[in-house]
Amino acid sequence: MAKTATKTAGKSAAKAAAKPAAKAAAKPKAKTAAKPAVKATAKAAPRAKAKPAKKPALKLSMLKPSVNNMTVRVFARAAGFDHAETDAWGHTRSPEFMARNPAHLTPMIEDKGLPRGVLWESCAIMQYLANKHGLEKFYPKAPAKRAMVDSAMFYLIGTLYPYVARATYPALGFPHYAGEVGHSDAHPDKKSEAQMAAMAAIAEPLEVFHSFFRDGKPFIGGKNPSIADIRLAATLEFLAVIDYALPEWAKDYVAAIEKKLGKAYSEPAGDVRGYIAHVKSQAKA
Ligand SMILES: N[C@@H](CCC(=O)N[C@@H](CS)C(=O)NCC(=O)O)C(=O)O
Repeated sequence: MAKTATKTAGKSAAKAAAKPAAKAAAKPKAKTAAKPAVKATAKAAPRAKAKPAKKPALKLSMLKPSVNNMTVRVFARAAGFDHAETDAWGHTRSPEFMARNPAHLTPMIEDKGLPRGVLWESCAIMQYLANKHGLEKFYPKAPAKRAMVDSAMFYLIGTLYPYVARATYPALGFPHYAGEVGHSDAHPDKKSEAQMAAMAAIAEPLEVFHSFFRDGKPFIGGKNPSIADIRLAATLEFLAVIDYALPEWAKDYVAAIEKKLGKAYSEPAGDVRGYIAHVKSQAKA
């Protein structure tokens, strides 16, 4: 399991809602005692100096309520990376952040060897890390299989996600959401119309993931969830905020991914679910 340290910076309702999961994520797992490489001799060897704590190799700036971020947080845990998370809530447009990442987007990783030192876009981050560490289980190397994973992810980012964003962001209380109407001065009725249309449009791409990309397999990746599966399952989490009636296969699919990945999935999902529960309770009040 990944050793995850969480540096928390911002103050937000999301943070409050997601506290238990964040605590669990911050607590590093106890290490299992490594077998001694050499047999102990009668004479005690001079004690080695305690090593200073190693810095995590990978830094991840993230926002807890976001499924774009959840995607990479799940992947980092499932892959067992030694990484540290920094909560960027309220900081993405600060001059310091913008100087490194002019797109002001999270998730963002900092990793030695990247030409500009940082990388954003959830799918690109997973592709990069899977390539770098040879994680074929999540991202197959064979060109044809890899192409299907890529196609599923690009289809998600280019087609499904804009609908999900337009349908859910107003309920999530996110100030910006994809879609011309959302950003315009259009009458609230027009915005609501666009939201409803997006909601209705979700069914088609969803079915494409099921019938075309999964094609009878448990996951897009086959027997094991690929990075495309992590991306899709995380995306579906947002639909709970509008009580979207997921088809049975989709409910089973998310449950199967959560079962396979265990805490790697449920911890970051807990932050998103906690945020959704919080906004729903606010809406009722
Ligand atoms: N396509 C991107 C979307 C990233 C994105 O929209 N990030 C949002 C959170 S969901 C963000 O960091 N917004 C902060 C800002 O724009 O200042 C991905 O998959 O990573």
